[in-house]
Amino acid sequence: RTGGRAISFTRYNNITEIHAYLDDLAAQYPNLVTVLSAGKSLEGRDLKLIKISNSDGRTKKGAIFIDAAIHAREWIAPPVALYTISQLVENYEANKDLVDALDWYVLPVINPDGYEYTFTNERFWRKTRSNNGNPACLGVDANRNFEDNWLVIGSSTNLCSETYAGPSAASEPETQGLEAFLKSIGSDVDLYLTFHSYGQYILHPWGYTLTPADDAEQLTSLGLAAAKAIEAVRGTKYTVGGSADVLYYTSGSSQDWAKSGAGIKYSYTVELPRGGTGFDPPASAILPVVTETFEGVRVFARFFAQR
Ligand code: ING
Ligand code: ZN
Repeated sequence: RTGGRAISFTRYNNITEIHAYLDDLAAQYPNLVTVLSAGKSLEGRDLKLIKISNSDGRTKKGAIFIDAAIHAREWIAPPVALYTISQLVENYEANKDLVDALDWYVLPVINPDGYEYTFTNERFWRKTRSNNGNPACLGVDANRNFEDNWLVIGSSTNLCSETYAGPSAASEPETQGLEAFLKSIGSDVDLYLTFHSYGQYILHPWGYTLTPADDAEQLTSLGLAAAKAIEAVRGTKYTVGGSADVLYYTSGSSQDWAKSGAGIKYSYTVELPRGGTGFDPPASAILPVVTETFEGVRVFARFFAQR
């Protein structure tokens, strides 16, 4: 390949194309990029992620972990993760400060079985694809399945519900994989960002209670700085705050677990803009959304790069 991107931002990429892009980057930029796996999905797909780390001898770097598509139908989320990767790796010179100061872990599709299913069968599938006793209602809401206040509020015991929490906490291999991976690198990670759609929110813990986190003011303040940078691009406005407070109750979310279970102080859920009927922005919306959102990601990253 001679220059240009191997991943498209003018159409939506399936899981095979996304994984191939990560492998391609690892082959092309061996000094900067490693492809890792956080485990396998129920159907045996890799929970493939990329580590971007400039091995320049600097020690004690901070780190950022980003994931997307824990909810299969939220198609605008993986492009945001992929654009971040593409900017950091293929446009390294422009983002050198952020790449050199930090290690980046980006997992573009944490629910690959569900994501593939939205391409092949049912565009608006949300959950995983596990069978928990009723073959007519497959899947668990992986974002209600983490080991933090599991099934306490804002989640369901009904197998057919879109917010079914699963038969037990961390029942899903996707949840187990993300938890184990974050635990293994957790003490080095400064920031956890999980991309969803839709609604234009930058949310932070807690989802399970209205009682603010001890450090809620710090989390809100950094979120507001990111929101401001996004708005500056073309006026897209985000609401920032504790997720139970500004949106609704949830429990067992990856955001809450990243903070309480993996010890990552700065943990956020980003709800990207809606499009189409909500979860299906036209392909022409991808570039505007990913470029504006990257300005927010840069603000988050600069905060940790400069510490
Ligand atoms: N919204 C998120 C959900 O899982 C959320 C909102 C995530 C709230 C994490 C709190 C914590 O319901 C969508 N659209 O998935
Ligand atoms: Zn979601």
